[in-house]
Amino acid sequence: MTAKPAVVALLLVASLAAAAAHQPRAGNPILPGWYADPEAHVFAGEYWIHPTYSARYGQQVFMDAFSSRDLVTWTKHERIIDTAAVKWAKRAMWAPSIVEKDGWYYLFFGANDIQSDTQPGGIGVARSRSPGGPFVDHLGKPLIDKFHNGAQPIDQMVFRDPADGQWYIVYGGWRHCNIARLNADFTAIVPFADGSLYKEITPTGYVEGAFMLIKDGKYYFMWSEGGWTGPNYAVAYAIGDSPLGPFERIGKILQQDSTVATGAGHHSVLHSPSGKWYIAYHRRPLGETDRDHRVVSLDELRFDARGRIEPVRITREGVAADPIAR
Ligand code: FUB
Repeated sequence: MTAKPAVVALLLVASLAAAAAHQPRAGNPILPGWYADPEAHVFAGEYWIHPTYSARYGQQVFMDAFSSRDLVTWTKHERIIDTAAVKWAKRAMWAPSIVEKDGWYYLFFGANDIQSDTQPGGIGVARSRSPGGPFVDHLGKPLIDKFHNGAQPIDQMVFRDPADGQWYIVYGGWRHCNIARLNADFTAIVPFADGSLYKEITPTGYVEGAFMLIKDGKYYFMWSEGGWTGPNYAVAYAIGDSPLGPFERIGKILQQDSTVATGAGHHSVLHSPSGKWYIAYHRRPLGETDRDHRVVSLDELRFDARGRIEPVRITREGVAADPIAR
């Protein structure tokens, strides 16, 4: 006697669920220690996360990085960049953004938390032959060292527009966000066709933590809202037809969950070779109130049929193993 198709289907679903339950999961937080502002990538067949070392500003004088083949087991790469090797950077090294170009890895970072144009610091760029460093200062001075359109020069993210190959930097603290064009060797900001260097693209609610995802010809601009030291930090987004917007806020995609963690924000988006989408972000463990006690977590990011981002479910169990084939 043969089993009925409905029974076969049920058995199949049950065995798939059982297999999924036994799959190794990464668990959250995904990295050990206090870290924030993670940027996640796939470089040369490995997952990489570059975060801010989360401590008092005077102790933020280096950055570590982490690599993995499967999102479950991570290897720490210590002090991939250090203020000792960047003569103008003294403290508050923040929010790494890293891109690969022509065999070099370029790491953009904020340093010194400048409060006015008279203070030294801003957004710098360093480069290395490996995402694990060591990174060497590329310019000997900051790339952006002044406030433009009210934007503090921090929290940069660098991306290439596939439409025309142009490299852009989006950045900004103090509730203002700018976009600028980079030259081919990342040594300077170059003007737009109208001669301007910095265009403000600040959407409603923007505070800091700019991030651009380009998917299916659309520009998903995302940012952090609320205060990073408190529980209400969050990520919201807009969708535009060009890197310059206009960007109209659609809504929040990431925020605290009173049963899991608080202060979820300053994120990046990872597209794995398997086709899955993930969001890397930091959050504060329940009961923690120290502003620097932030941990890096990874959860799934989903899009609906219209291409809108679904609200993220932040989890303790984290994502399932997603090995990169060798
Ligand atoms: O980690 C330092 C600062 O905290 C970042 O630059 C902000 O965006 C916030 O996450």
